[in-house]
Amino acid sequence: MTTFSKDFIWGAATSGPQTEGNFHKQHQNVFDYWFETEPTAFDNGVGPDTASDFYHDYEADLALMSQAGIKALRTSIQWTRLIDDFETASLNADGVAYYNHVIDAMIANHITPYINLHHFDLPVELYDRYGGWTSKHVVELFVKFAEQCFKLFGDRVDNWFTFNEPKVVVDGQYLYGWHYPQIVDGPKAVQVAYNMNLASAKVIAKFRECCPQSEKRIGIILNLTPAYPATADPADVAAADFAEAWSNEMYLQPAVLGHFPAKLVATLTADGVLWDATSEELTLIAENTVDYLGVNYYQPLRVQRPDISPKSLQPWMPDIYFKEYQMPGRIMNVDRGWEIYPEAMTDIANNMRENYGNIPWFISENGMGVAGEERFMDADGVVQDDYRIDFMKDHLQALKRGIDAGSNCIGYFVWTAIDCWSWNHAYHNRYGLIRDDIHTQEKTLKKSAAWFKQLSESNSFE
Ligand code: BGP
Repeated sequence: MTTFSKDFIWGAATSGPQTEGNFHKQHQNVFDYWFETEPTAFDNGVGPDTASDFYHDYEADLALMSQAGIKALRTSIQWTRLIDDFETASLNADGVAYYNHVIDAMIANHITPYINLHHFDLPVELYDRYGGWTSKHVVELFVKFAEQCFKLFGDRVDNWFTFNEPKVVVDGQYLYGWHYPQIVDGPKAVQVAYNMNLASAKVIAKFRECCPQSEKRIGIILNLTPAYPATADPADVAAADFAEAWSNEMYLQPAVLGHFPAKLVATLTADGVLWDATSEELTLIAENTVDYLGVNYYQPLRVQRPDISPKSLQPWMPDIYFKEYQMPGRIMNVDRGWEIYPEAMTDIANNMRENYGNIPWFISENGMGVAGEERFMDADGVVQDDYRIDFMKDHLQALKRGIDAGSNCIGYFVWTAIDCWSWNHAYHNRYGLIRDDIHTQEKTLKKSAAWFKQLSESNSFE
């Protein structure tokens, strides 16, 4: 039997752009624009325009989530829905009414809201006008949007986040071209990484002014991918050290400790690609660290020495220091192409305890995306997703080992409640405890939903 404390939070995570659909939305984010201009970039040409229609179905969806034992929901407010004019952060009346209703409905269903302010969804106008997150003006506009959210919803929402996975914005939008605007530019990506850390700290400073009550807290959600070297050879170990600093510490250290990783700063300085920062900004970052941390975990980072000769790549790319590889013989989620390695949960828990002051943290995403789940439906139409239950059990057992060693982990949020639209893969892989028939929008509980309910009611599983 694996048992968690009585106050352990059992939740689910999702995001506005992946669930709501674009009904009554005034502006496009970078994904909306990308889909309009290049639908072939998405699996089966399916975009985010309808998603799982949370815009219309939120009351029924929240009631179903409650039936699945979900006691907290992490979702995001879309900048492009709430705001009419990004420069002044003037409000869109429909957006305000909608998010008010959603938050009230969560509370009515005994689901605690955890609200995130940015889930990859930069307004495309701010990319066109200013270059998106490369611009410090965009940082200021984001603070204005955040202030509106705190003023509108801070009375009912205690739990906030500045960003989901800034690293995916850096990698996807500015470094490797997975996401629009598909820029491939190392020095720009370095500046974006800095600017998002700066934006997070500035939003935290604003939060302290707007929501000073002690029960209110703000954090950031980071996708932590512990970096493991391929061998004990110093070249592989050095590569893994750089990968750890670049992928994880670059966001963890400013968020929790208020400074950037010294070795990474030294390397970027020596390479002539360090970000543009002022001493006032660095002081602000030092003074505005998070109250708690959300950790998304799916897969480890397996690292080898680089196969590009140092400094040969122009302009600069982090790939001159490390190479990711897939370790032969590991268990894979073949549909998503990700290694399944639950043991990293223990390593993350220990890292929080040993190196980050044992900050309160929780798993803000963890889940199993599977294609073609119809094949697992029984005669009553219930998806028998035992593989998802096993995935959660394995990860929770590894997490519990870290908690038993003293790590201050306060909850587990599964990705996700209801099957939702995903960035590049649309509906190919399904992650939900609840199935969504995207043609009829009929939503039905999977076997994992019943398992999760039992877990959240008993705080334990066999
Ligand atoms: C995380 C994102 C989520 C979600 C999840 C699953 O990185 O925060 O939004 O999409 O990954 O990944 P995917 O949808 O790419 O399979």
